[in-house]
Amino acid sequence: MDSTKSADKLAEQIIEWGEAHGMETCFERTERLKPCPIGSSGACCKVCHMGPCRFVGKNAEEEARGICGATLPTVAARNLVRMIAAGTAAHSDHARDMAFTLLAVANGETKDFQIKDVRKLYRVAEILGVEFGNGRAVNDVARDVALKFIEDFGRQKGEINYLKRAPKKTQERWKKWGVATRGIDREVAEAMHRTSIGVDHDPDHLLTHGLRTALADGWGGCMIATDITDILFGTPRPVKAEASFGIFKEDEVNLVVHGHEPSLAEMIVDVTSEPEMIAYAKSKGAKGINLGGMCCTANEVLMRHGIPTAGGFTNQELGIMTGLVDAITVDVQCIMPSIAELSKKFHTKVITTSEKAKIPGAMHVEYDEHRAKEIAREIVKIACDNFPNRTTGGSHITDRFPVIAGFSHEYIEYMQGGSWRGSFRPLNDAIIAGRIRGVVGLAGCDNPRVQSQGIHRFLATELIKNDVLIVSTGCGSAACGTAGFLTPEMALENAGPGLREVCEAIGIPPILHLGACVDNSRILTILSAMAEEGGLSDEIGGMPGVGIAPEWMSEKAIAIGCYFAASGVPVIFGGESPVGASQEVTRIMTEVWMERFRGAMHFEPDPEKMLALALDYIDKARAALKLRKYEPGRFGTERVLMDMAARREIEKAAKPHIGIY
Ligand code: NFS
Repeated sequence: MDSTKSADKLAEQIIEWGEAHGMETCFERTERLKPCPIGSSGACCKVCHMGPCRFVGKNAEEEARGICGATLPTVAARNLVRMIAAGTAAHSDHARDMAFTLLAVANGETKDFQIKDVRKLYRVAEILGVEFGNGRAVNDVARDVALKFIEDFGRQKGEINYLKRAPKKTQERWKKWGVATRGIDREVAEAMHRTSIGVDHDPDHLLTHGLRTALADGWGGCMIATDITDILFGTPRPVKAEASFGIFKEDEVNLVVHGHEPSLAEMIVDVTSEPEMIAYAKSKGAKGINLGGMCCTANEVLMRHGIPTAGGFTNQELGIMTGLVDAITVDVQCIMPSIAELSKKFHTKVITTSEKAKIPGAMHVEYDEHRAKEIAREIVKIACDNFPNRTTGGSHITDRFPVIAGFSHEYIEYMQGGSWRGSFRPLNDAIIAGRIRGVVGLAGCDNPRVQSQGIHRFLATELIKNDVLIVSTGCGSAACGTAGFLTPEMALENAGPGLREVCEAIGIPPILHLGACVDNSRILTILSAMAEEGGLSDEIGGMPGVGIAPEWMSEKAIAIGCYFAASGVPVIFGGESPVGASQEVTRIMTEVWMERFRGAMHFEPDPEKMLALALDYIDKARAALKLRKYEPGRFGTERVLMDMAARREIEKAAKPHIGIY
């Protein structure tokens, strides 16, 4: 990897422009602020005020103790459990808001939202045991579904509803090891209790509760958020869109939706096509309104409407530095507060919209689902009013890349056989035969601590070259999108011959964009469906699949990694380990979790080693399943570099099948 700050050339161009103009960004701050080596490896305890106790120097042994007597493994485990609790709280609070929006719709309290995907509602109702069909009103079904989900937050005993979506064997492991989630809020609260001064001191016991909390995230908060979003706004199917900074238009009002909760963004999508809004933009001298996305809100509206994305986490300040953003709305999670200060150097208005989150220096227009459209119009008008204030300052970029996104569980099933014969059989068969070596979930944040987006791009290219199908979410998808990787051409030019054959036959890219970070839940249900389909493992554990978050930075990523590990997936995270100070905690999270759940959580900063570890896991899983040994180049024809005409022919051939071009 070269020495640039971002592997995205266009991002790098803006970073350099910013440096030349004295702008401060996360990249510049990363150089100035070195991470604390004690805290970053989990060796600092600050759960009480006798400390903080730092396990450093002579006090860095496993047996060393803090003032209360807590050992290093206890401290490292507590720190990790608190990260899981915070990550779970974040996704799940988002899900809670979605559940209350669904309830408001069902109760007729808001006219602005409708249930767009009744089929998905019924699919969910069936899983939850809610009566549907036979003349039952859709809103009555939706109300019962919303209430069932809301119960999962406050449930004190028993299990959250969606645990039963996992394969039986996976569920049995959860019961056996005491990690079956009781209630979402209960597990988060208990995690905070157990990790406070003087409570749970056994690292394994602490980490077990960490997994129970993480499962509340994956099979609770994340899955609930995904499903309600599909019910209200439609289950994604492939769409064509664009990515990178060139999505901003010189002659139109550029409004960016950034953050995580999709409801307001959906309303903004709706109102930007209203003739009155367009006329309003024109009255301000613009040719129209151009909506773009950032981070996970971008993924939500990209998946469902093909709204272009300017990229992931580390692109947010750079987007503003194009000088072309008239307004940016932010709600919750992964929003750098620095954008408010940075925006003052341009004309950009930063608008906070959540009652939970404000930023000094930003304006606040509070979202309320009961007046959603009215608020969306107000925001669009703010952006339009600001268009005449645009100056020529900024690092204008015109390049952008095509993207195919929108691969939901339902669509992946459909693309393997159509409406009546949809299944996971072809995917399982391709893995069994060795055309596809295995599957990797490439997810998580992009991070200025490393060459931002560089490890995502390296792994994406190398994995598909090795016939590994990638499913991606969150900023991992953004990193691939802004690299131009999310297209069928990527398969033609870079995939191994077996994977290329599969991609060509179905007409898909070798990297399937599954959505926002909460949509990692789609990977859980896909894996469950693959287990049910037969021929591979009969539980999630043991599948030739790995999760990788090479540039993670958020607590949410830790919660996600842990719920995959508890579900049976080996997970590899980049960067230094947040529990690296304790060998015991590291051993529990790899060896012990592997024994109990067939999943593990590794931290590995070296990209080459990450790749080798992932392929090793996949090959070992293949061997354990007695599948044909993967042989590179066994399938497919010799790689022929194609010209545009030949590619168009293939695209044309793919058209009727996939029906998206
Ligand atoms: Ni995920 Fe989405 Fe991105 Fe990381 Fe943040 S936007 S929820 S946490 S930074 S992938």
